[in-house]
Amino acid sequence: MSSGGTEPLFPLELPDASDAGPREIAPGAIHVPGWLSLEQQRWIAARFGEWTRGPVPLRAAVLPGGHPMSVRTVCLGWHWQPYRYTREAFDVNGERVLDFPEWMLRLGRKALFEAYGDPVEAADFAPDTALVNFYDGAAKMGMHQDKDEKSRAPVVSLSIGDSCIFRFGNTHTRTKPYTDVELSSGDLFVFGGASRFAYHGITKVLPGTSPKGCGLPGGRINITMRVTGMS
Ligand code: MD3
Ligand code: FE
Repeated sequence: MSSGGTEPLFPLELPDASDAGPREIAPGAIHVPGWLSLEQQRWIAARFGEWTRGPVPLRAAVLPGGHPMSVRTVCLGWHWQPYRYTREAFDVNGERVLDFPEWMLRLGRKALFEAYGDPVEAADFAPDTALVNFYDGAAKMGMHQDKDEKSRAPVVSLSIGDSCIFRFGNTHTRTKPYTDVELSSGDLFVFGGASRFAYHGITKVLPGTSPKGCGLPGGRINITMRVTGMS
C-alpha cells in the first residue's frame, strides 16, 4: 500500500521553542507545546467543519445572568449548557448531539500518556464528551471552574488556529495568583489532580497568529475532552 501523496515518510522536523516537550505549569497541569503536527491539526479542523453542520450547530451558550458567551460551542457525546449535560440540545434545537468519536477516545488516551507517562491511567481514561469551542478574534472566556462533571478525571485540551493567552489560576478565587500561558496551534494541555478544579480563562485571542497549514486561517478552536460521570 502506498500513501500515493507527496508527504515525506520521514519529514524534517527540527525542534524549536514551541517543541520543548511537556512542562508542568502547576501540580497536575501539563502543557505540551506543538503536540499535534500540522497535518493532524488540519484533519481535526476538517472534522470541526463537519460537526458544525449539525444536527446541532455552533451556538453561544447563555449564562444564567442572561448574557450569551462570546465563545461559540459545539458538543460531542453530551451537550453542555450552563450548568448541566444532556444528550439533546434543548437550548438550541432539541436535536441529539453527535457521538463522541472513537478516534478522539484514542487521542485522549495518547494525550494522557504524553502528559503523565502512566500507561494504566492512560488506558483507563474514558472521556465521553468533548466541548469544542470556537473563538473569533474578539472572543474571551471569563475565569471559571469546570465542575459540571461528576468525575474527577483529568480534562484534555487541544488548540488549533490563532494563539491565545490562557490564564491559569488557583482553586480558591477567580483572582490572583495566576499564571498567563500562551497557547498555540497544536498545543496539548492536560488538567488533572490538584489542577482539575482550578479557575481558568482565556483573556485574549491573538489574531493573525494562526500558522499556515493548520486548517483554520483565522480564529481559534479548542477541544476539551472530559469524563461526565453520567450514563
Ligand atoms: C483547567 N476552555 O471549555 S482550555 C472550557 O481554551 C475552557 O477554550 C478554554 O475553559 C478554551 O471550559 C480553556 C484549558 C482548560 C480546559 C479545561 C479545564 C483548562 C482547565 C478544566 C479544569 C481546569
Ligand atoms: Fe473551563
